[in-house]
Amino acid sequence: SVVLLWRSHDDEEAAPDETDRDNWVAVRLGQDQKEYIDRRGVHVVVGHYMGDANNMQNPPNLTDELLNANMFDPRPNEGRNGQPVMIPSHELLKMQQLFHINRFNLMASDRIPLNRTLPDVRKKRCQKKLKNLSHLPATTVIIVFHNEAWSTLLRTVHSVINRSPHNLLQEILLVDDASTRAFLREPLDEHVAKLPVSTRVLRTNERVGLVRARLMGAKEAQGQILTFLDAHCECTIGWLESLISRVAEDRTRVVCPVIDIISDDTFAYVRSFELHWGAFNWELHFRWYTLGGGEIKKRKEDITEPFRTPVMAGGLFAMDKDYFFEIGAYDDQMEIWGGENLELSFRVWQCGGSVEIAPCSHVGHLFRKSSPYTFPGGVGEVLYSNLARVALVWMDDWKEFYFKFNPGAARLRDRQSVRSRIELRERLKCKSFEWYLDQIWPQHFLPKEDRFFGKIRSRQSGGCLQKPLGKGSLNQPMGSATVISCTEEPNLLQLFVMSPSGVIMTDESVCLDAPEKDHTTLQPKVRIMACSGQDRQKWSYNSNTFSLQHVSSGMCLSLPESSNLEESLVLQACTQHISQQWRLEAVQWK
Ligand code: LR7
Ligand code: MN
Repeated sequence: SVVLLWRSHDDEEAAPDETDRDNWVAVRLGQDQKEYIDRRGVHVVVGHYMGDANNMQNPPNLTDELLNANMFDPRPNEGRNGQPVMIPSHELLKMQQLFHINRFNLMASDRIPLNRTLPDVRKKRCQKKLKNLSHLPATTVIIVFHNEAWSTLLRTVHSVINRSPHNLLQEILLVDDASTRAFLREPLDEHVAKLPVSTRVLRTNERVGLVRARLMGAKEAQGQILTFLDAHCECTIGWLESLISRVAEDRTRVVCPVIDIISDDTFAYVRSFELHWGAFNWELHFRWYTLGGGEIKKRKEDITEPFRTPVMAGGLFAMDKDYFFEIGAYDDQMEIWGGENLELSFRVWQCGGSVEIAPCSHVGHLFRKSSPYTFPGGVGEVLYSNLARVALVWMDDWKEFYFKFNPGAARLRDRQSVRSRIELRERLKCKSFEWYLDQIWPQHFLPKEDRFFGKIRSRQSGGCLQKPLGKGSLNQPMGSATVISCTEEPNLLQLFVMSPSGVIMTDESVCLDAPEKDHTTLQPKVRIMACSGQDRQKWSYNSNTFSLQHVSSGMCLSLPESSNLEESLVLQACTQHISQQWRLEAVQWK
């Protein structure tokens, strides 16, 4: 029998839908194990799962001695070619304890050499694409870190050196954001002094967060191109050429690699799907979404062509240095972590540039399920302040939507002084957020003037359509469409958008969905699933008869015959019966 195991942020989450492979951001198919990364970047394992590094049954005893010791102890073949690391059973207890220092399997990382090999995961035609590199500009690679492990930090550096053409690699700048580990002082300086590529360590005077640390690096950089990486990445062959050649062609491009996964348990290198782009949800959290069908068709000719993305993940990208400063660098009032990727993406798009993903550039990133370091001021305060700044400066009317449905951020709204950023926006004559939504992310699920936004209430039961709590494999909500008693706002679960084209959608890009035409069941079930743009997700509302008609089948949305609230809504032949009557109740959002 097959064992299904899954791990995610919280235990309530449903097991992934194994059959829904199209929605996996990444898979690794082992003998009897599958792994993928969901929309939030949570690594999920399905199948026989050997490791259990993050086992809370062994409470960590993290002494200063342990934290400051460098336990890097490489074995020549461990992790070779991106293979997973095996930990001998007598070390498992220690492994579990060490896990808590960085929230990844430090023991596994410390057994892998700094120059381990990785597979060439690119599509074949990528190799042909890059011929003449001699005239390309060189880059400064900037890596900021706070209390990173020795092995992950230096494997990032060595992977850059080993797999970048040296004429394109001017220098590497490491920016230490006030780390407290002893091995990140002199030992680090001594190690980098011996590297074959100019590498320096800059240090901040106090903890400044990743934005101000990156700014410090950018100001020191000598290269014409800036390339940012997180401090726990591994670059694969061809990664840099594919980024730099795009920036060299057009200096207003911000170019990101495809982000592969380094497993936080085994340190296996897991290839990602290429056809995902980044955007956000109603809470302004970064999410991956599948590229629209039209977009995929357009790319049939050459699937290795870079494609535009509404938002970048944040940590891995290359851009022209002068353009970086011309367009306003970063918002230096952003603290510690979070929101800067949205800010930079909105700004670049709205002010005339573009953000794209280059499928021929693959870089692995170590994904972990929680953050190992402190957030001075508190996680919530830090993140909400940063996001409030994004909304206030860039989102026009939609900032009201964000604040209305995110009270945590609304509380911090008046504390933000964003004048200089608004002035920047005016000086650069940037376009509106509406333009951004229409042109750059037309598939978005935010309310708009031309769309219905609010509740969908049954005239028979008085209940409201509710988004399911179950999760699909990408961690997007998925399940039966049901009606339960209506609640007061802001209950995001009962809010829907209906577009002029008849798509009924809600947060995280899920849509009301029913089978095209189903001859086998008389009453096909209605579900809420990832939006696909297909006709089976189109509906038409008649305000005279109150009916919601499913366009492709011609049938009508109905309450189930049973009064069981968990029973899903169905399609029935349209009769205008009260069980098929719905009221669209608009909710104010600005
Ligand atoms: O106070 C700090 N000072 C720092 O120097 C906090 C963090 N950092 C460093 C840290 O050591 C690391 O190198 O900043 C880098 C990013 O921090 P992580 O690795 O803890 O963040 P993450 O990988 O969870 O977060 C993603 O979102 C962040 C939001 O601020 C940044 O944009 C990260 O760069 C970004 N990472 C990626 O985009 C990698 C792919 C993730 C996906 C999808
Ligand atoms: Mn990271």
